Amino acid sequence: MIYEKCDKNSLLMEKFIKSIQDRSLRLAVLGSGYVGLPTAALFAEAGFNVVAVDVRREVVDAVNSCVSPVREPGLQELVERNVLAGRLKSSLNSQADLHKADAVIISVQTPIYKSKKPNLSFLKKALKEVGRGCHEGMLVVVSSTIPPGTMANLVKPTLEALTGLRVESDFYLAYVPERIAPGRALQEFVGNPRLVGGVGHNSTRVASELFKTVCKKLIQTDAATAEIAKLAENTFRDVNIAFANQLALICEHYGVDVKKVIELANTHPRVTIHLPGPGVGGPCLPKDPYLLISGIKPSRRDIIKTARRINDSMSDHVVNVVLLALKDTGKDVRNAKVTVLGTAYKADVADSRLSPAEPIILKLLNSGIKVVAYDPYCQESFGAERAESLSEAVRGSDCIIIVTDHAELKKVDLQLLKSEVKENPIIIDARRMLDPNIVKTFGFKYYGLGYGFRN
Ligand code: SAJ
Repeated sequence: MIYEKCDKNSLLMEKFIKSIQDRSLRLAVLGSGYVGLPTAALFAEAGFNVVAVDVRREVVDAVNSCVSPVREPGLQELVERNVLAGRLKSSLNSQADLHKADAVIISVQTPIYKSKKPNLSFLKKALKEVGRGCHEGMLVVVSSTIPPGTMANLVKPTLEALTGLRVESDFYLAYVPERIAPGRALQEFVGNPRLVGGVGHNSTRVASELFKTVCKKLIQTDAATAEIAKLAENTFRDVNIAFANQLALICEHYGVDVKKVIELANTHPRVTIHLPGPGVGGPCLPKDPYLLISGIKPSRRDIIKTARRINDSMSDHVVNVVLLALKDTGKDVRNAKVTVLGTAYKADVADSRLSPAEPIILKLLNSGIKVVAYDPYCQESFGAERAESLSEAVRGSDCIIIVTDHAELKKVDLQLLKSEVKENPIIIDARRMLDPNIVKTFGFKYYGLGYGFRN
């Protein structure tokens, strides 16, 4: 009897692996956002029949008419090619498509509530849908970022209860976290090592077979370890940036240039300090540290939460510098016009999710200042007036703040800027993009984050 069961299990697994190798496996990707759509398109490119499921009609319609609703280098071409080839289609929450699939990758958002606690409602909804379509021999992969223990305490029991099937013997379940950064999503999906954490050996093996058709390097582990490793990566980055930000404030106090300090410290072979800035934005770093600590009893000795608070407070610091700079140059705050350059959350992307520009603009508006925002890639202006060009943005401005380190802003024509701004203009360089000495020769008063005002 036991032998019979083993035989059945290994036959099921061999059949599944064969369907990956001969590309007959049908894949469904749940969620067509910044990660889900590149995932669906890359598996289609690898030769699979892929259905990208999403609840947003405009997203489904766009994909089916060969248009990528996500702006990401190379993605438009990939979507178009695979839709035209009949390997990729999009479907509106289709239960039938999930039923027909042999493997499902769940790639839905896992945000946090205002209380900073994880909001797993999108994942729970996805699990219900997948559970209804889950059948014997199916592979279910979660690629959304999740709090520690979610696979064991939520995903596995939910799917087993809904299906009456047992993970490992009847179907396979793995956590394969995404590690791609917007702006480099396609190349990082293929090139970055991918963690494959099955809830058991069979699941790890089956998920590895699938992902190795697209990803160059896989690292096998278990689901619980992969969950924490994923969160540790982004939390490490957030804590490191918080350190750089505190260092910037220390340097301002001593009138020393933090850029030089970091450059020198990083010549030590075991030191890599990140860059200070006006805050940490984007869909991941501001939230993942909270996912990591969400199941732990709150403690006052918490480096992770402290780092989050430091990074969140940088927007206050930038606004305080604006107010100080306006006062220093004898400008009246109520009549001042301030230009915010960059509303994207980081360099060279058209993505303004949780951008530090938002709290900076809101606080300036609350102080009664007229704010104009310009971003070469993003339409978002967070309530400020939006300018269509750089020269329009700085026209009649008293103070220019560089919030996003877009390459385009690094090459800014200071002569042109000077010809458009008001008298006694100010530049606040929150990304340390410009050379202070050159900026000053054009007649601007320069304030740099971590540069010090006495320089
Ligand atoms: N930032 C700094 N200083 C730095 C680096 C970044 O202030 O030295 C700021 C950026 O300007 C931005 C924020 O941090 O506002 C986040 O930027 P990021 O470069 O960390 O990139 P993300 O959020 O686009 O992507 C991160 C990546 N994680 C790591 O590099 C460890 C990516 O690989 C993950 O896949 C992604 O999170 C994710 O989806 O989890």
